[in-house]
Amino acid sequence: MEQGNQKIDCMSQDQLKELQLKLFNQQLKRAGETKSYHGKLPNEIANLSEVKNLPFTTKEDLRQNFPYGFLAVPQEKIARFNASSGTTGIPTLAYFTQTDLSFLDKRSKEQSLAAGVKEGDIIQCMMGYGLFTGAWYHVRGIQNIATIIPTGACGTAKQILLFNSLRPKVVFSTPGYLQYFLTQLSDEDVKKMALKIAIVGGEPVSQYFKKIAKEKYGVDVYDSYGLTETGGPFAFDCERHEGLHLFEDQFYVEIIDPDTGLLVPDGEYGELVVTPLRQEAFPVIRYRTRDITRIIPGQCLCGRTYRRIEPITHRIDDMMIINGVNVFPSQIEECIYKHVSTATNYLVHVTEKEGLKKLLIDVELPIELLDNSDKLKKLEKELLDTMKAYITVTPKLNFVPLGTLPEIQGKAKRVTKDY
Ligand code: DLL
Repeated sequence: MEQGNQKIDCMSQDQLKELQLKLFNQQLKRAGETKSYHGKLPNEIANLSEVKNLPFTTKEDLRQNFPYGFLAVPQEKIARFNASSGTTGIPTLAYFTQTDLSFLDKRSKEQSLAAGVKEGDIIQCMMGYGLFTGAWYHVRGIQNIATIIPTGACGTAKQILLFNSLRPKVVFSTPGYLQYFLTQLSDEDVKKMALKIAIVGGEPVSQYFKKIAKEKYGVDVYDSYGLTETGGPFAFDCERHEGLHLFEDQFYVEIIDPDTGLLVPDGEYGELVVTPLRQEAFPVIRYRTRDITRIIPGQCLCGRTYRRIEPITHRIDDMMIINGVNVFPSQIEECIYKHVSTATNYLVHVTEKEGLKKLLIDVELPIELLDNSDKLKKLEKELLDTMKAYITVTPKLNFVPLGTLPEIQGKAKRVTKDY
């Protein structure tokens, strides 16, 4: 392990379990104080194996108890509100005390250090501020030792101007915006840039894009995963990039079968369920994320004992059903980056005719490639073959020049329903 807090990150799993049980019981007490959980939870469990008997909490529960149903402290103790992105109607709100924020800061700092951020590094934070947790979370932990350019969602022209002039070594971004941003840089900008590290989160990032970022742009992409409702990111990439470590001294994670609600054995895919163990203000218990992943068996070679999950590529709610076949937008992205060797941008249109659904995918490409009909035909064939094999659906592809599709802000909207 190159950086981080050895004492906690490398604690034995037995010590961790002991700590988690103590903290879980503390959370049960806190949760019992809230309107929503009052009388519905035991005061204590004797063993972590009893967690599986506790009720789940869902996004719907949070909405129904908006705004203060899950508040476990007096309102004046709330230091900050955040809300989950992408929700329409009643926002899924979360609230944090100063102590909660200090735990967020610890994680955020540790993630940055694990990604190789060093004292004095210049960081351009291109994640949006506002209700989204991303920028607040990633910046606060590291701002005392690094130099922050808090561009937020300021528009790509300004983003590039500051990027070229101030030469950050690190960016914080959603993966979709990072991809878009890279397509907007000139070859000269890329040649001159000081960028080496990107910490990205808020939506899936494909392994192929990570590879392209490294090989073509010299940028090491570190994934960061979490949810607003449970206090922001709680899983992070270390220097080995072999799965995302869970901050297990702050979170209790289970993987369940989304249909039965039962635990699945370690190593099997299922829905991630998380209980934050330190949240004073908003003590949610067994929160169903709707995100599909698995625990990676074995210990990481970095030396951290926190268990790892597979990077999240599937969110149950994003699933498209195309004539009986389940397709996730992230699978389409994987196919694209398998063959397109530069950052790109794409948009999936779902169309319907006489009850039959079809996919039309706009894919942005550099003009040199669009002008070379042989290369373009070859690419089209490769892409279609991969898609047919991987997602068993054959879409129609529409290649367009870089910069044609709408500018991305924050999390990318990759799918539109044209019917
Ligand atoms: O996206 C919190 C966050 C901020 C995470 C910054 C990472 C970095 P929400 O807006 O509440 O919170 O959205 C949570 O986004 O259930 C996942 O479906 C998705 N998501 C978040 N991070 C990742 C990731 C923030 N690294 C929802 N990979 C989650 C895949 C992600 N999906």
